[in-house]
Amino acid sequence: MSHEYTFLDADNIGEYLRSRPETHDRIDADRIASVREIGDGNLNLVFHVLDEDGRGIILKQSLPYVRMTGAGWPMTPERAAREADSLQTHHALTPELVVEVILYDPERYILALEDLSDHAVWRDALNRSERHEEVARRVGTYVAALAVGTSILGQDRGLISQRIAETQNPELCTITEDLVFTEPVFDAGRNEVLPDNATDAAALAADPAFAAAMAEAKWRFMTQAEALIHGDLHTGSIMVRSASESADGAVADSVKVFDSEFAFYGPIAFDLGALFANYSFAAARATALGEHERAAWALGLVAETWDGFEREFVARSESWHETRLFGAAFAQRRLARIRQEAFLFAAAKMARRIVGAAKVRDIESLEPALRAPAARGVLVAARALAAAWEGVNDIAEFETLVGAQVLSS
Ligand code: SR1
Ligand code: MG
Repeated sequence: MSHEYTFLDADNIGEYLRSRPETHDRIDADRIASVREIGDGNLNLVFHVLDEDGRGIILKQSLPYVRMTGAGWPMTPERAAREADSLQTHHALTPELVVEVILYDPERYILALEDLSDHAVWRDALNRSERHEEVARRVGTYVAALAVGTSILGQDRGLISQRIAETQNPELCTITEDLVFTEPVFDAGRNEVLPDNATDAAALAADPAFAAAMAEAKWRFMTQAEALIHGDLHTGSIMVRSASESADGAVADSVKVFDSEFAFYGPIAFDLGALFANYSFAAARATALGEHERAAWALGLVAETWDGFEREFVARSESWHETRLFGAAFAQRRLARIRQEAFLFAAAKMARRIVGAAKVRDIESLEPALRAPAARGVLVAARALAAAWEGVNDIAEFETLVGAQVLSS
């Protein structure tokens, strides 16, 4: 496969938009007022383009390598196709919660997306100590919509087989398998921690219970083709907008999930575990900053997401495609299993963001004197959770176990 294609830049974006009629009712390509590169993720180029009437569009282009490290880590740009497909599939199921795709260009691996510049990335908002209420619940609703709508519960057998084939995403899955499950145990030379966290990171890697849990998690990730999951559902993959200026305690009037290039048919609990882990980062950060009430609020988002997920899963189960055998009791058993697996995946996600190559600003942007204890709280919680996940029976027990580490200063 050739990777010779022209990268977008401020000088060629006008010409590109002029050549794409799908964008012409969104932006006037002859009157471009500004082009800003806003990508802050690990992988892609992202531009916010505005015309002279103030109408905007987002252009996102996959590079043939990992942006975080440069050309030394090649990565298929076909991930843009996976993102376009999954965003469109998810948008059809729950349009109010997923960014709209305006076009996908398979020759240059470009997505044009609706302009969400009046929204904030939820991680950034959390890091500014803002509280946007009801986001966590609605994200739980989103996960349930995918869990039912793209699974055997929402589609017939033939279509599921076809979709599993069409949505294979081996390169991106390999990144997850390496960075999330393997490397916290076996460093491939990419791990790094503060000197004050080195003892805890070494103890984690040497703990047979942690290694056994990561093996279990990786196996489930690689074998359980349950639904077309997002695959990287952290708080940086969610945009929020609240009507109130301060946004302190304001109910979000818009929540949009984006950035699903890691999508594939995988375990539903993986998306939930990612969210639970990210709430623990927000809680650890708030604790480090002495914002104890906010820390408890952040960890409480776990219960809110689960509640949103459970309600929507049950509501959608009323119209399950296969109703003869898959009844209410089956739905309850599925929920119990998904919840427990979410705890396992949360442990993996917590550990990887502290010891691994791709870290989170919630912790990294703290000054070192605060960062080390915050990182330690997450790391020790991850290890305790990995040892106990099969015996953690409900969300309250999860919050108690993780809170014992991330809520104590
Ligand atoms: C090389 S990509 C590193 C990480 O960034 C993404 O957000 C995924 O979480 C991936 O593991
Ligand atoms: Mg991303």
